[in-house]
Amino acid sequence: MSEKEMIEQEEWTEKVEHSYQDQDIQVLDGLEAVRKRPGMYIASTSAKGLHHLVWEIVDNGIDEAMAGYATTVKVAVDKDNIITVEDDGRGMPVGTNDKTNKSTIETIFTVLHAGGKFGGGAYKVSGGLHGVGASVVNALSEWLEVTVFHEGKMYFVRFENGGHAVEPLKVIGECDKNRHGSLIRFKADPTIFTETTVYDYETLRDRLRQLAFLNKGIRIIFTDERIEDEEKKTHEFYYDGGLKEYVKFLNKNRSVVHPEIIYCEGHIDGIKAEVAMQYNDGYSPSVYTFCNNINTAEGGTHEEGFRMALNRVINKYARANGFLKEKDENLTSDDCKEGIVAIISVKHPDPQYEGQTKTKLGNSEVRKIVSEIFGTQLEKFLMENPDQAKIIMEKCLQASRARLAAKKAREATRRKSPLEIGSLPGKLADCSSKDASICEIYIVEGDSAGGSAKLGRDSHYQAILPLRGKILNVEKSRQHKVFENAEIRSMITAFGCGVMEETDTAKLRYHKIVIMTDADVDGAHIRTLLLTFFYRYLRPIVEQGYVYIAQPPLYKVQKGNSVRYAYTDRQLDEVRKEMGGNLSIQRYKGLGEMDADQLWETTMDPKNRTLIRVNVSDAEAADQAFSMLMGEEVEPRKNFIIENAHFVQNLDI
Ligand code: 1YM
Repeated sequence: MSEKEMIEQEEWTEKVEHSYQDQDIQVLDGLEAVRKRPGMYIASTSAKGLHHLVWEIVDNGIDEAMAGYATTVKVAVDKDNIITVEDDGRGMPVGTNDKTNKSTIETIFTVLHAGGKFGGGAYKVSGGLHGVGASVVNALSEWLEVTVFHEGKMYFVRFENGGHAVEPLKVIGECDKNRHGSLIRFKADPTIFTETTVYDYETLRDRLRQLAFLNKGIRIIFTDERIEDEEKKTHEFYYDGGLKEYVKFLNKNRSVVHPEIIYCEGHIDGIKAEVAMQYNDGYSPSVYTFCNNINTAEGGTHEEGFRMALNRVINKYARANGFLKEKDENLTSDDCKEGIVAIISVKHPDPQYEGQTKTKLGNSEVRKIVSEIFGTQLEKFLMENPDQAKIIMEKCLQASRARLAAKKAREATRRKSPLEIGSLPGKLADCSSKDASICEIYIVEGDSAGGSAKLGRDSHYQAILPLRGKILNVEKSRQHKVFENAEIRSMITAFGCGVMEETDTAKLRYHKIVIMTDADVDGAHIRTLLLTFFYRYLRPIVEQGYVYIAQPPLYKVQKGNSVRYAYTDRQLDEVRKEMGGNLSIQRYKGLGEMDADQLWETTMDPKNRTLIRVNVSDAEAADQAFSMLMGEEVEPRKNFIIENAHFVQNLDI
């Protein structure tokens, strides 16, 4: 028996000694509890939870590869949304567990936490954020099958009916003596995942690619049998360079300012830290942090360690080499991060997660470890590469000069008190209520639509801020330009919640910020510009769900006195069918064509309107999209537009 199995057995013994129940009943109870309250074990029973099932099994394969036993993890989704995950590791243990009198595999899949805690290498990713245990996947599957290839034999067991083994684990045939590994197939239970049991191609592909970036040398092969297009059907992700290639990938749509990606790695006290970084000519930093392959979106001690070292080393180098004079102030941490793309990845045997969404790394020792490993190696890089060091110093100095100019411009946008009317922008038609939870502000394209909106609104809780023309593209502008822009200043002042790191949604004047633009290409462009500004400068209002997009109708359909509105082409077809012949159909080219009553009725009245809430579930994807659509590089934008030409056409019929 392996050591792991022994530990597992001890744990099991402890469990039964404290229980008077029959073992079978206990097993049943465990899985039954998961089925009764899936929400306690997975994030939700929506699409997110469905995908968690895949990650749980994939993580076990990745663990086996990280421990050095497997080279490849294959993931396939077939036409019926059945998932297959296979690795070429040692194969799950095929022995028997003395206490349960069942195979170890059956024990892993039927006892809560039996496998999750003990399987895999030193850095078990399971048990962290989405580590729910193989038994939870089994409990929530209509059926699940395990095949193990081990010493020339194929072992097999199938579970169904709420996770019960149909028969004990048995040998079902022979295989090549050199073949080894585990293969798991399962079908999510549609009575649990009532919303959907359909996997999202991009979610699977992107996360598997990310896992390959985060674990250099591991081959991950993704196949989606639902896709016809041969080129898209299979992806093989293998990155010898790991994080280095991740940074290259993230910077592919940007122009980098120095050629080499800086890469550091090291171990201290059993904790592994890796950092890769490179500056581009943009202004916003993109720093992504991970612990045990989990994205720590709220940052934490690894991020702090990185920031401390970056700041310390750059200032030290800048002073030692005459970039900063004695009288000059130190560069700030933000100065050192402008245009940086960095990935920080730590592997920790006992991670502690904190924060609102439990995505903030809390282990305090990690701060020093990352700072030490990264600091020493960054310093070495700068010494050995004076040309690139010079470029980086100049980039940070420029950021510092721009910051001082921005500070001046930004001071003018501050409202002394959020309710102080005197300082509100002139164009704002404010609402009378001061109860932020019911107040809405409509950001409206153009003065004429602004006029209709002002007339049509319910002035008790709806405020209108008309914007003249296109707002500034913040992706291409330096901060001080952004803060000098009149439209942007109006918004910041009206919202009252501060800006950038001072953004405080507790001070927000309106809990619905509604973007209302025309349903054409220009409208879509203005909407993207606004969203880019919100995302880069007021991110908490986006993350916390205060931003909405209004949906004005595309068509007005009239027959005699009866009027209907259609918001999509499909709806137009439906309305046409319902209303019969002799219709007059008007296509709205812009909001300005609607009078105040129509605008209220179709787009602003809570009784009829459709508001789309903006969410950024994936910061990396949003970041990529914004820098591609709004940034300096023309080629990727052109490609995006060509690839999505049908979408763009639809916008402007
Ligand atoms: C397709 C998913 O689960 N692979 C996998 C899992 C295990 C092992 C190897 C393994 C681990 C150990 C020893 C060990 C697991 N074993 C356990 C437990 N792929 C997949 N590959 N021998 C084999 O950690 O010592 C849980 S997972 F608990 F039995 F050790």
